[in-house]
Amino acid sequence: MTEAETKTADLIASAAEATAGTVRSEAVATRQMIASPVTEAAADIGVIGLAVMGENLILNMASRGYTVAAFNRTASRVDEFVAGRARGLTILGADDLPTFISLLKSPRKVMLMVKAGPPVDAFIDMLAPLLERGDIIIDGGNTHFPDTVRRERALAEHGILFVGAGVSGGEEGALTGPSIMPGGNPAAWPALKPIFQGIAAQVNGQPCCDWVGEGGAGHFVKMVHNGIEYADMQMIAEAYSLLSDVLGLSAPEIGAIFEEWNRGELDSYLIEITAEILQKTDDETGQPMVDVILDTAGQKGTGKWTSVTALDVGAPANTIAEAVFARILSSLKDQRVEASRVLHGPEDVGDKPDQTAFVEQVRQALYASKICSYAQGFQMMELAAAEYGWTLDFGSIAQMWRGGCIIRAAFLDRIKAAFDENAALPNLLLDAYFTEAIGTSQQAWRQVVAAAALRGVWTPAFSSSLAYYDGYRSARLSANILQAQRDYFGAHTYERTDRPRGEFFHTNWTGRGGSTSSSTYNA
Ligand code: 2AM
Repeated sequence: MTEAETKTADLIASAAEATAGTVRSEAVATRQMIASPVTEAAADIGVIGLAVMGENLILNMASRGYTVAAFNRTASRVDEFVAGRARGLTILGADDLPTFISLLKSPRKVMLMVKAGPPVDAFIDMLAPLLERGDIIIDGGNTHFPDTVRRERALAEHGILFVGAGVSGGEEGALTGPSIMPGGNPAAWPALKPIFQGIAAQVNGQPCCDWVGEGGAGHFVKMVHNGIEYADMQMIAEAYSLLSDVLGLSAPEIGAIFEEWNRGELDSYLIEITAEILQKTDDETGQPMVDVILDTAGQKGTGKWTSVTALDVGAPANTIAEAVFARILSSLKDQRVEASRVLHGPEDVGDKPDQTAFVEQVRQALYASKICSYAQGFQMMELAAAEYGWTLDFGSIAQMWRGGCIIRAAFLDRIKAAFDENAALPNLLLDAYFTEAIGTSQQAWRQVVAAAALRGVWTPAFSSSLAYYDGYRSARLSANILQAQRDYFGAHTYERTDRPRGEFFHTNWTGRGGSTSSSTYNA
């Protein structure tokens, strides 16, 4: 910080102190009075949106020595923030957008931390006339990437550089170091890099933030992160369910097992918090918390976006989609309760397996399933990059997810190493480390999925990961039958095993259809 900036901070801090506890109008008057002589472009960046993520990001930026301007639609929040959490820090509140903009150094950097959707467009419309060519708008919300593509193009026509940055890590991450995935207009990156990499989580001496790519690439990668998160969470829930239903272990006992798992190759934030969750007691009943929590899961839609996009780009992300369907099925609670009275599971489930052996098998099944869902996520990113014209660095994406975000996990180091070694790796399963890891665990994994099927325990993510693995490793699948069926009823043609690819044949299967084939062949 320069001396002038320090002075600004001091002035603002004393203004905030002076106005603390007073009514808003007084606070505003005092702040504007004190702030006006120093409003000349003192702030390194401005943030709009003072919900908890926005506030925490601002506090994080200020803690790294940046001066931050703050604005919010409801101005009283600015006053509360400046007089409260931001007191004494290099944070400048503004009550209207022109003042807010006047606080920013050039090129102006405005980060939107507002609700995704129409509020982002509304702010862009208000900001654009106040900005100059070369200024930067960043959307740090959970925006669907096609919106980012559209906004980046529209603003580029006016010379404004637009960036869609996925931010993961929740409230705590935003405050102490999130994972940040910025993409959009690359001309914005040099100005943003020091700030974003400075406030991001750091792992192995590297920031969990780097330039992702053009257009909607940043928000796209954040979306896939969330899809993988859905799968990770579902698999952990299935491991819990197996240990509970098959072995009859209590929640705290399973929590202790997860704690142990967190010391090995499953070391991750989600395993860590689940271990804690399982060992928490409900104050009211004295029972484990998880036993009094209703078994219906909500969702905000990012898993669904990932699954729909996987279908759009032709990526077999079946475990991720299965995790979304699992939440949907869980939400049909009343129907499930009714159905449970009529639809029976297997009667004879045999003896309980050996506890130590089964726990280890479930651990390996979880690890193998997890490898498959990450393989799907990265494969999907490769297919999407080709479709949307992005150049994605998958080693760098693994590093961005290594810390700060919800799916942070030690094994992302391995994923980074795999893509650093071979940037064009078509599938994570083909990397020597993961080929061996999944090979070693597959027997246990198959036993767990078989045991779950025989005992009627619901394990959709474990099973669909295994289906992905068995499908992907098969040189010959049963799709010959599908293509024959398509040719039979729709004359869709087929290729032959004994002829070069690209030659199409039609058979008159019934003797009635003639030899006219359908003009479109969709492999
Ligand atoms: P608010 O405090 O005025 O509600 C998260 O909800 C953030 O998005 C808040 O800063 C909130 O501002 C902002 N926000 C939500 N809906 C908005 C809208 N329609 N227009 C502008 N800001 C909005």
